[in-house]
Amino acid sequence: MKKVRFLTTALVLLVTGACLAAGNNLLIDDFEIAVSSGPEGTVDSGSGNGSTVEVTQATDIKNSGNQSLKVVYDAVDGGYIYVARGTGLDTKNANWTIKPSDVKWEEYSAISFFVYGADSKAKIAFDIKDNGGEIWRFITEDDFVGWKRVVCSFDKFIMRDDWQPMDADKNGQLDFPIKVFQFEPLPGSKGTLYFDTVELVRK
Ligand SMILES: [Ca+2]
Ligand SMILES: [Ca+2]
Repeated sequence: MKKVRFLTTALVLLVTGACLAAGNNLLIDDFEIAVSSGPEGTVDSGSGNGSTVEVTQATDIKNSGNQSLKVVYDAVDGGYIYVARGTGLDTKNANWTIKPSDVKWEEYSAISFFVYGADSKAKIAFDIKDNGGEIWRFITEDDFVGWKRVVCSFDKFIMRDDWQPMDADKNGQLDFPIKVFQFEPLPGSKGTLYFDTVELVRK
């Protein structure tokens, strides 16, 4: 009897350990912030050439914690939109929950986020800025209703060829640590999106 109990305990410990190892992603941003843009704000957002964007926090629709990031936007042809969080942005308080330099990047293979869709068919770019200032892009589509987790494998990001910052290293390599992520509904779409729970996915 004792042996059975011991084996059961050992099995439970083993299974628990395996689950922990498999599900041990790193939450880097949960948007539990007073959302505001501008130099003193918490979200670096803006738009141009006729597009508009407005960011706030939502407490009625959220995936984790007490709130999500709500983005109301109108992305017109020829216009642009960005909604960014991370290190070294013009907006002073836009840092993630964890410092990029404190992350062991070699342990992770992807970055993921949750988006609350409205089946608008909008294309949404998810960009990351690497350690050399280079911008990499992953595109997803709002073709569902409610929360969905989007997993962006690091090897699926494409270097943006339409635009790069002046000071980007442009070496064609995704250099870690990643410093910034940004959401950008692409031209030809309009509506409301909610984002939450940005995580790094363990290898
Ligand atoms: Ca949250
Ligand atoms: Ca680079």
